[in-house]
Amino acid sequence: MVATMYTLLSGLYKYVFQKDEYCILILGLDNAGKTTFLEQSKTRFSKNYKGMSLSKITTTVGLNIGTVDVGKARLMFWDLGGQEELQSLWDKYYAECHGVIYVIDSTDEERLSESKRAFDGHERGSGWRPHPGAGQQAGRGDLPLHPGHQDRLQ
Ligand SMILES: Nc1nc2c(ncn2[C@@H]2O[C@H](COP(=O)(O)OP(=O)(O)OP(=O)(O)O)[C@@H](O)[C@H]2O)c(=O)[nH]1
Ligand SMILES: [Mg+2]
Repeated sequence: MVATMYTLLSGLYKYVFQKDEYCILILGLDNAGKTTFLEQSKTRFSKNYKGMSLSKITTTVGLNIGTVDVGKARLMFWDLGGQEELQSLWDKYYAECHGVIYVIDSTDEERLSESKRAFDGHERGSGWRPHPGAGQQAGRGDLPLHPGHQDRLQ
């Protein structure tokens, strides 16, 4: 009887308080805006988070982890460095994640094809297939898009 009560109560506790955890990988070239996107998401969704000044963000060497609670879900963002020599690490994290956000600098016409190559290379290396948890984030939405750019972002 006591054991049954315990099981019921701990089940209820978990149902009410425990969150479903999801790991989301943030990928994209260096300077695309991944860490800025993560900081802005944390500021927007975490009531008590006093965002760091965006101008203080420097290039990521390794990994930034940020946690954001949205409703009953806890999203753990893994923001990886985008420099070429760090891109080989992307695939190692891929197997562990539930979703991927690929960030593109929508104003950097010159690096758009480089970004696509990095994305395609990752796609080949990891057996990655776009699925409902995959999203692309066109960064710098605050700046005007290069003319004729929209099609190439598809
Ligand atoms: N205007 C504008 N600037 C941005 C935006 N996102 C990022 N930046 C600027 O772009 C630069 C690079 O941003 P990061 O967030 O460090 O880029 P990253 O993708 O994390 O780069 P790595 O860590 O090197 O892979 C910074 O100077 C940011 O302030 C945006 O949406 N609008
Ligand atoms: Mg970064």
